[in-house]
Amino acid sequence: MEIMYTTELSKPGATVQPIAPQEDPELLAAFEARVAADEFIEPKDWMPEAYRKTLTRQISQHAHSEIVGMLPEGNWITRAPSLRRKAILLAKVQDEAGHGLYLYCAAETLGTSREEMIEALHSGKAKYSTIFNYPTLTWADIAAIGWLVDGAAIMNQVPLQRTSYGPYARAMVRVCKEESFHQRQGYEAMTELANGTPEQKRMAQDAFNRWWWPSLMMFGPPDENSPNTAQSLRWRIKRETNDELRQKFVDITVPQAEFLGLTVPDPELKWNEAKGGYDFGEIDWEEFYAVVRSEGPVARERITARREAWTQNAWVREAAAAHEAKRRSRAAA
Ligand code: BYC
Repeated sequence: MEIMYTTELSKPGATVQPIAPQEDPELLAAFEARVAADEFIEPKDWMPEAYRKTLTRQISQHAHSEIVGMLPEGNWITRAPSLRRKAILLAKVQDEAGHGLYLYCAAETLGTSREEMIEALHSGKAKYSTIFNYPTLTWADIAAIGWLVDGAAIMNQVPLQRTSYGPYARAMVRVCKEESFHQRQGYEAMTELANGTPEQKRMAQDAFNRWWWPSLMMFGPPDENSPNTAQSLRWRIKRETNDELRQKFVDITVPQAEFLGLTVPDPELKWNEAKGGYDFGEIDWEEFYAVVRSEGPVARERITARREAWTQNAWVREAAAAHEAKRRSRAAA
């Protein structure tokens, strides 16, 4: 079997499977050369089936995460503590719907229909980020989500602005700008709580304790147990590994927590001068895999809410389709 050249330095511990042996070697070589030259691959360009498949998987899971991510925050719109907070939260939740929309559109350009993707989400076949299977118990959780979850999302998505598939990369540009506003508003809300009454400070610390570890899990399994990373780096779908991004997130977030006067819930957290970053405790990977298997605290509730939204709002889709059909028949007349 012919071994294709790589477009990335191999990472220690990563196993690269020889890919796509059934593909035309000349087309594959030309494709890999384009990727290596940092050209964007566009929808009508030739691409290996495995590239199409892994992108469809990642982009559609990313889209599902955006729309499932609307649920825990949407639950707090009526309970936001002031008109200003309500306006911000409404805007944020609407932004997440927009992100889902750009991402479903980007995934559709790879040949899978929106209906198929939604069906995969509702049947439990498709994954979405583990982070959204945790409950939002107090208002401080909304602040913590903005600060930590959107903070982790930016860390993960900024490199995706240079992912090799054009429609995905372009969607990420706007998404990252909006995520940056989301992170800022979360940190600002957290600052207010952390500097508020003793009860508000206690709420802030409690939310931080519950969201810290799940936020680190968002980056995915450790590199040595990440089956997709090696191939995705090689095709420049991913630009950095799960562990690299997780480390950057810890290094940026710990000083932010210190500024707030909050304690990172990790007794093993320690600055490592030699590596120029923090060492941190072992993530509970058993918990991560259980949540990936939809055993998270509110997984059932989330999918039920999505399914109900789909069926109860079918009339909106039907009305939009009928309106479009009328518009077309008028235009044709
Ligand atoms: N949760 O080989 P790996 C947001 C799965 S939206 C669930 O490392 P990959 C926001 C993974 O899919 C945040 N599953 O995979 C929204 C794979 O299973 P399959 C979403 C996870 O793809 C609203 C298996 O584990 N962000 O922030 O190379 C409001 C092995 O993993 C998770 C994105 O989707 C997880 N955390 O790397 C606020 C970003 N981690 O598919 C905020 C785009 C791993 O082979 N996605 N798995 O059956 C990515 O960057 C990559 O897909 C990941 C995983 C880093 C997540």
